[in-house]
Amino acid sequence: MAASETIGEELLRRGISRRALLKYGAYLASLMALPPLQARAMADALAAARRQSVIWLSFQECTGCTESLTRSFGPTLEDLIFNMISLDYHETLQAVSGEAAEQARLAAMRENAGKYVLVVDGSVSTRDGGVYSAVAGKTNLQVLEETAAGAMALISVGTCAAFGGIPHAHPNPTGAVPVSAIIKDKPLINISGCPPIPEAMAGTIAYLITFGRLPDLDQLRRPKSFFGDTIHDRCYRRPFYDKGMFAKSFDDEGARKGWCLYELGCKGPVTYNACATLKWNGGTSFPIQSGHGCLGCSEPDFWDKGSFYRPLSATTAHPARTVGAAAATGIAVGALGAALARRAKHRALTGGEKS
Ligand code: FSX
Repeated sequence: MAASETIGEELLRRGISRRALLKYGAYLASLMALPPLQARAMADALAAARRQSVIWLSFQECTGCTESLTRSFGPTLEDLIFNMISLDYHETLQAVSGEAAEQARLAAMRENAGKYVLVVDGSVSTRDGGVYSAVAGKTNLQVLEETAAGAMALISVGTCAAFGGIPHAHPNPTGAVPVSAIIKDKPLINISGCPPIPEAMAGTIAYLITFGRLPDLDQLRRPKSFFGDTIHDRCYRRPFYDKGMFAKSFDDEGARKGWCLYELGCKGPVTYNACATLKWNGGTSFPIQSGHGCLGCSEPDFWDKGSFYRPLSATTAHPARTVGAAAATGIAVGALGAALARRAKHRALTGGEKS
């Protein structure tokens, strides 16, 4: 693909029709929870965009984030690499190594100064000048500062890059910090999760390339389209929570019947992510569906918040107590919640008129 060619021209040249591009735009828009009218705008913007130079740096991490990305079903990794981006540096995926790899990174920085997107996975070692993690004789800290200087925007992929993650966990021997603690003068998106959901990574990269701007972010700089609800909000076991039906052990009757895992330590009520809706491996399953509570891996300091198997704080109202009281009057909390939600919606629609 010539540098001057748009993605739309490239796709047409390869026999991919406008209709297919529109369908793809509709898919991306639905993935990002954009209004249906945005589908055409997304397709048009994508067609007019040019392949985006992306430099991907890996620091203190387990490579789970890249492993996860390779399992994206939409956009697939192939969609991204062959149609949307020029992945100019990625230690795990690139064919070259050693000096040639370093030269590829420097060339991409030079040729796309001010225009490339910098994706980072892993946290940054800062103790003792950052000597605990280095590539090609340069500390991660040096490479980050050097590469971020010419970037148009940064995406911190994974909880390590977004919040410090496991390397940052007590006692944090390397002085690990998130990317946002080092780079403060560039637009930055966090896509947390250990690892993050592949479609959240690929979809966010696609959005940034298509529209050339950041999507709506929450207070932790995460795209609201993927991090706007808790796992609990969308969990298919939620009706059992609302009825006060909890598994007491991983092999009791409740567990076998798919009851709520709150009492076994599930952190779904305080964890923002799209695991319950997008799921993993093309929508096959997610941890709660396989019988294990959510660990809360997309939240800051998830590793240091105590046992994964201890129920959420005793100061948090235990749903069973609430439900017990409601059940005594014959009203299930779920039904009550639904009624309140219906009433609130009715008021919103009628300008406050009581139903
Ligand atoms: Fe961290 Fe990613 Fe967890 Fe691993 O790159 S978010 S340890 S899945 O690999 O950074």
